Amino acid sequence: MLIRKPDDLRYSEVTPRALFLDRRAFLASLPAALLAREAFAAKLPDVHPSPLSTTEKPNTFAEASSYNNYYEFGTRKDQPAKLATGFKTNPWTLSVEGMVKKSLKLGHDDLLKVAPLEERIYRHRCVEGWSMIIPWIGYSLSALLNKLEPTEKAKFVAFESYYDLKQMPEAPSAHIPLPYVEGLRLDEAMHPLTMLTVGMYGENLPPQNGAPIRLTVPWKYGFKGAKSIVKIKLTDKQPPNTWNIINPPEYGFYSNVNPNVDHPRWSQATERRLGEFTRRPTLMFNGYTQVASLYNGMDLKKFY
Ligand SMILES: Nc1nc2c(c(=O)[nH]1)N[C@H]1C(S)=C(S)[C@@H](COP(=O)(O)O)O[C@H]1N2
Ligand SMILES: [Mo]
Repeated sequence: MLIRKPDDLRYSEVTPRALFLDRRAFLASLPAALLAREAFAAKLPDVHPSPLSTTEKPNTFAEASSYNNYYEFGTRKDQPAKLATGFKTNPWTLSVEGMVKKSLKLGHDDLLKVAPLEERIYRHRCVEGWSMIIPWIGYSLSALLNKLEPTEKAKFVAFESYYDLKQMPEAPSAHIPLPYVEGLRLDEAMHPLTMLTVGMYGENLPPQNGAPIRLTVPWKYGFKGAKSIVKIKLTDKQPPNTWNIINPPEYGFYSNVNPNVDHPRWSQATERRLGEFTRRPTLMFNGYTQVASLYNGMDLKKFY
């Protein structure tokens, strides 16, 4: 068998072998998730390392792409990797609009051209209590917003995910309102850490991680990171966010990672890093203490 561990296998190694061997026999020998990766993945060129990266050891691609929350493709962690494999992300339109001087429509290829691509190795903490270290690829959301010139009235940014029952037949069984929506205060959206993400592990995003473009806000719980975004809208009112709509006492608008503010049903003081056995302490703002000044004077127990 030529195949090593899935996480050691790179797209660039797969292709020449696929050409070399009988293609059907080769494909039949691949596990489904790996096969999907082979069909979907493309290495992103000209990616620069970012000084915003943590030096912690990243989780494996296999972990980050097979343990997912993407309710439109099923509520179990293993479902998105299986059910999102055929998700069509090209063509794509991301509309950026609202209280801006210039609105914009970005097509599939434009998504990679907003700003130079950076690799940012970020901590990723789900409100459920697990965490990972993921090498994302993308650029600061501020690079896009600055092009649009938000007006004086704009105070918040609203995000909307793609939703199409035909492509997401499992979605109704999640019993959540769709499309998935999220929001940030404008100053949070403009913070350099806030990222529009188009790839991970050197390649474009797998569908289950939010292809072709998703939001990544590393000091907030993972649910703020809306996947497969089709609309970004600047507004003067605090936008609704899906988990807050579903259960306001349990999920707020801010959702900053905070070990001192427990979820009503569980503690947030510790987390389990995927691949580790012992739980580790959760850090204030997920360790990104440079954002603390955004919340000066706010009671973070009230604004959870
Ligand atoms: N559209 C959409 N975006 C979503 C979700 C979702 O169900 N639908 N789940 C959120 C949650 S709860 C988490 S923890 C992260 C998971 O991102 P990952 O699968 O890339 O780790 O995506 C977030 N973005
Ligand atoms: Mo989450």
